[in-house]
Amino acid sequence: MPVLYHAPQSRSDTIATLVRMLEADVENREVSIPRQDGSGQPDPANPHPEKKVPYLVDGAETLRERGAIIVYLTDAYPNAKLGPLPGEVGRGAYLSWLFYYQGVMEPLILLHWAQ
Ligand SMILES: N[C@@H](CCC(=O)N[C@@H](CS)C(=O)NCC(=O)O)C(=O)O
Repeated sequence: MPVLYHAPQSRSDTIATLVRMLEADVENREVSIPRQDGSGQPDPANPHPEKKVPYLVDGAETLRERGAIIVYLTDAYPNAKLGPLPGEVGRGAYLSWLFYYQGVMEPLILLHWAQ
């Protein structure tokens, strides 16, 4: 069964929510991460190369980055109809918005937040 490495109240909440919405057969393993308030620490049990979350391990496949994990899971559970599949109308927009959010919007939001 795929394993999601997750830390509550972090970016991995997105994927934990998606897993619930898909009713996906994914084991949720909570790990610790360093927090803004100085609490928490990198978790040796987290196989992510940088000890970040989310991280999905599905047999020999390992996935980092929310966008990649979202597409991987929505493709794996087509009956939930949460993401257009290859060949379906809307696939291009779906991929475009996921990449636009992570590649364009989030860096700007973080930059603004850091000022
Ligand atoms: N671009 C990555 C960002 C992952 C990320 O930075 N996650 C944070 C939690 S919100 C983390 O694991 N931080 C711990 C650390 O940087 O050591 C994604 O969207 O999946």
